[in-house]
Amino acid sequence: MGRGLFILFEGCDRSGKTTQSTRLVKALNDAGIKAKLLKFPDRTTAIGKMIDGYLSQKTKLDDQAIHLLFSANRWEAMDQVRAELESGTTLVVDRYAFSGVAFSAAKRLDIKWCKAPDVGLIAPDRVYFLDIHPDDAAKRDGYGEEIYEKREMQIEVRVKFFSMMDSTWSIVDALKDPDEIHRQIMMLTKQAFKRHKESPAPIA
Ligand code: DGP
Ligand code: NA
Ligand code: NA
Repeated sequence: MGRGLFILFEGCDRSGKTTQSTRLVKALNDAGIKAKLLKFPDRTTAIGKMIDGYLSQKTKLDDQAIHLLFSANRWEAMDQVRAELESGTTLVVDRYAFSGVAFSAAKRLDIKWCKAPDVGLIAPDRVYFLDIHPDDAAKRDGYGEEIYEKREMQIEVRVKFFSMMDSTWSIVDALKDPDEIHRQIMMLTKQAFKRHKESPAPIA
């Protein structure tokens, strides 16, 4: 049995990543494929609790300090990520280092500085970008509760995401019907498995 795939969902806030990543894991499990959902930030760890305090606006942290905490929150999961992938479990991940760069660079932090702490993290095989215009996201339930859910910020974050895309990314229209989005994601995922079977790539 080969390694699992690392499938990443990225997008602006309220783009439906959590819904779609959860559905993908369930569909893979139903098809007999070992798959697990991971979410960053993982708010359950000691570092994650500091991040949660910041996001929910209970505590203040400077932009550089919170940037490094988000990165540390990914690093502290790397042993688990590697072990799962090696054991053949596919990981479906809700946000990762691209969010790390997009959100901090949107605050005008130097992009090279933003990328540095995440260098060496295990790279995703495929990235699904759930694309929604921030004005549409703002109409969704719960929008505006957390620190970054503001129009100017989200517009800038979206621009930063677009600047980082390469051939491993697929853009998915997040305004479409959720069932249709799920079908598109299943198709992309089947292609990813097929491609990996034909030319297996090591964990990178
Ligand atoms: P979520 O739990 O996926 O809704 O993410 C919470 C918020 O944190 C959301 O506005 C996106 C932002 N975020 C996620 N990862 C990072 C990161 O690594 N750095 C920064 N600055 N923000 C992040
Ligand atoms: Na959010
Ligand atoms: Na997250």
